[in-house]
Amino acid sequence: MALQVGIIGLPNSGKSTIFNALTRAGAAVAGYPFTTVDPNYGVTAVPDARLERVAAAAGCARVVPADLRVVDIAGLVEGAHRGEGLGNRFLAHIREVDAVAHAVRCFSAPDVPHVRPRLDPAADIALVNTELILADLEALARRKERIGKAARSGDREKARELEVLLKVEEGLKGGVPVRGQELEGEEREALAGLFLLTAKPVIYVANLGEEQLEEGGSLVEDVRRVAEEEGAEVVAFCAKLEAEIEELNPEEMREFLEAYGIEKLGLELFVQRCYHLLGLITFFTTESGECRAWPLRKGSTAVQAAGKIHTDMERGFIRAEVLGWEEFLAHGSFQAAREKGAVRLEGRDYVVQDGDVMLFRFH
Ligand SMILES: Nc1nc2c(ncn2[C@@H]2O[C@H](COP(=O)(O)OP(=O)(O)O)[C@@H](O)[C@H]2O)c(=O)[nH]1
Ligand SMILES: [Mg+2]
Repeated sequence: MALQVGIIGLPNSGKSTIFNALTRAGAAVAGYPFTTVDPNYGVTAVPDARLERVAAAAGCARVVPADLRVVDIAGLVEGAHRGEGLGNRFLAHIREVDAVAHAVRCFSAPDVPHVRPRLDPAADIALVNTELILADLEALARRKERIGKAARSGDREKARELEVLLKVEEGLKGGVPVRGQELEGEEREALAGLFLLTAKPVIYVANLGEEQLEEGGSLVEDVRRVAEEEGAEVVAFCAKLEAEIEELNPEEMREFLEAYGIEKLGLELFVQRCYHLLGLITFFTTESGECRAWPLRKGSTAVQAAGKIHTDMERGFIRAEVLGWEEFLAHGSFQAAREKGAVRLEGRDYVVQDGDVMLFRFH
């Protein structure tokens, strides 16, 4: 199952606006087959400036970017952990995602209702995180009950697990999400089976109003302060504006960006950050006139990379020819690089590096 990001946040924080802009951005990439599995689940292309350059050097007619799976997770209201609103469905969806993008309302828009009379991003974030923390506390309590007896009657493994549960529980009661707690690798492993919501990596999206773009806005600072405490990332942009930009042709888009003083689309940055948050890196292939970017979990080996392309390639793996993407640009093709003796031959256990251009030899 491909890794995915879930967009959460209070009602009217801009989740669907972000989701729609993203999935359209994916559709806008030429030749990229866009799919919407259901209205809340989409795939977007991951912008990568290296891909176009590698494709041009290799003379590839078709360019296929890596993709990112995104879910628009509605239904968070106060009391969601008790099943209020769409609470249960909401929790089930968030449990399935690998990282969370937390949309925070920083735009005023008097015509769009909000849970409180004045904008208060820190309070909004706390409201959302409290629901997730309460849901995690319930999961911990259930687990404690299940293993409590064994832990007390001499099962050492269970006793150790119980210790971890108590430690994490205390942190959560103090308002610290699991991702922000200091835990050893072994302790995190003990928690893995619980799929705790606040253990997932998070990126906060400060959804700005059109009027704040130039000033930057103090509301973003509020978001940043919260994020810093957790060691989480922040990206700030106006989702509504960027969704509109997606409708423009490239020429109009450039004028538009200049007029607003935007250097890089926030959405692009957002997708790239999500990709990293998921622990993904990219390798490229340039076979059969197609240049393609493949997402791969950081730390994966050459044979695992081959398996992304085809199971036959994984099974019959012999070796991989590898060039860093900049080396590839310098030579233009594997053939030219081979003649210069520049191609690296790597075995199945080679750890793939971000930006590697790879050619697999297999039976
Ligand atoms: N003025 C303004 N309105 C926005 C912005 N982002 C979202 N909205 C509006 O807020 C409303 C709720 O947005 P939506 O994406 O549906 O929020 P969701 O409930 O979190 O999915 C919609 O009417 C959006 O057009 C923004 O940056 N500025
Ligand atoms: Mg929505």
